[in-house]
Amino acid sequence: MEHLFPKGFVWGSATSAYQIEGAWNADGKGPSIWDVFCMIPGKVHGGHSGATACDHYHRLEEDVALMKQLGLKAYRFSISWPRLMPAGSGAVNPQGIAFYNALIDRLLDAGIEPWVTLYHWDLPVALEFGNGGWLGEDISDHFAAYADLCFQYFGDRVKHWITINEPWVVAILGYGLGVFAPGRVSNAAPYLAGHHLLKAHAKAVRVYRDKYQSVQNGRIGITNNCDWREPLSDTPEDRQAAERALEFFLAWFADPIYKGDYPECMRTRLGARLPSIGAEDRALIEGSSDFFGLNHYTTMYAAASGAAPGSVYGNGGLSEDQDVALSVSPEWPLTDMQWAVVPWGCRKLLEWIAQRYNNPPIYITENGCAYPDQPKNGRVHDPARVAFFEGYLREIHGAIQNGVDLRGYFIWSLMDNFEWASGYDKQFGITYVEPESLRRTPKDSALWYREVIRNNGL
Ligand code: PNW
Repeated sequence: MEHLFPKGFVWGSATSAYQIEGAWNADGKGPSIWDVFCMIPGKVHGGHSGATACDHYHRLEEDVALMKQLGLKAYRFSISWPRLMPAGSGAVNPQGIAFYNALIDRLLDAGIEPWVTLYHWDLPVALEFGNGGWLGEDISDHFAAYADLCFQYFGDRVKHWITINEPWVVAILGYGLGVFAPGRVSNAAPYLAGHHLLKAHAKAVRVYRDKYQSVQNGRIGITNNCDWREPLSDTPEDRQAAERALEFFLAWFADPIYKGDYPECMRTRLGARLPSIGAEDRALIEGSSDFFGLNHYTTMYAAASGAAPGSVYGNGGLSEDQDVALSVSPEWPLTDMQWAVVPWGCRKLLEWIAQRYNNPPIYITENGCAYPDQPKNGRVHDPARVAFFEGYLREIHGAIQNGVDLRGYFIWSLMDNFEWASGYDKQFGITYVEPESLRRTPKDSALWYREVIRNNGL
């Protein structure tokens, strides 16, 4: 059966600055919280870091040529805030401006549309230590000033902006569980960080709309991540648990933007730990997205807490806040991240978003899978990855048939890169074929994606 996607549907692939650029202290770049986090023993698998990563900073010409060769039409990347503003505010680094100017120009020369994320987790260290990072009162103003700079320098050529990538990850993994930078552990900080992330997003959007949009004619939004939560059983308790889980995951950030306030169940359950959205914040945040950016990877069952015997996963360690027990079916295949492959969950999530938020234009800004691929005879046989994409694309096509306004899809990731706390051992990107003669340590194996493309004539 043929699956035709709508005319103008955007097909792309995505990366982020810290995961691919390397050159962590080159040409005037300031340090980010990830540069520092990686130096703390025990935080990142194998002691890896993004100090070199895919060395994209030094290889942008070569990389864009490879993208063109692949036939890529849209490329989502992020700008490193500390490369542009080494101390997070004030002085601007001209070499940072030059790098992104060159990248954008080469992409456009190659007929590839740039989609730019302003914040993919690499906060300038100066703002973390001097101002409390995302817990600081003034962080949203600093972010808006940085965004203003990006619109000013790059907005003549960039027509799609994503303010913040996955505020849930920043808040929960960075400020709740402490497994991502800046590594703080708290059951209240995530909700304050989340509040400031929303305000930062909204202030950047306001700057864009007030000063640039009418001239530059671009679109701006935020990207949230969410898994699907399927009720473990048909009981009202489990159905409510699944709904609650989705509200704590996605509606936390999407409700304020599309409805003007946090979900009721979060307000009731969190009490004073959840900041309130007053009239001023509401005016700022409500309506602050031209499109709905979604990163989606997996699905879990949700049950009323305690109702799922053997359920092993809490949600961010803050599961007591939502009182949901999560589990997976033993029948679902797992990727190397131990994330279950459940294509229909993606369709259900898209339909849930369409229904709750009045059918907004949606872009899937990330979807993909990690597998420990092994090259054999110069080629990679990766039927599991092929099956993953077949399954997910079939289901998102189904969602479109069912009326969801999905307008684009970006594969995570263009290249095998630094997978945060998991280091380099999880391979989301194009697998490399490592010629014996060029064998290197696992740490810089990400460089080999280039050889793969060449060796395999892709
Ligand atoms: C996303 N979780 O991260 C990011 O946007 C990418 O930078 C990353 O490489 C990719 O997904 C794969 O991990 C996530 O724990 C990290 O639910 C963690 C979670 C979700 C997304």
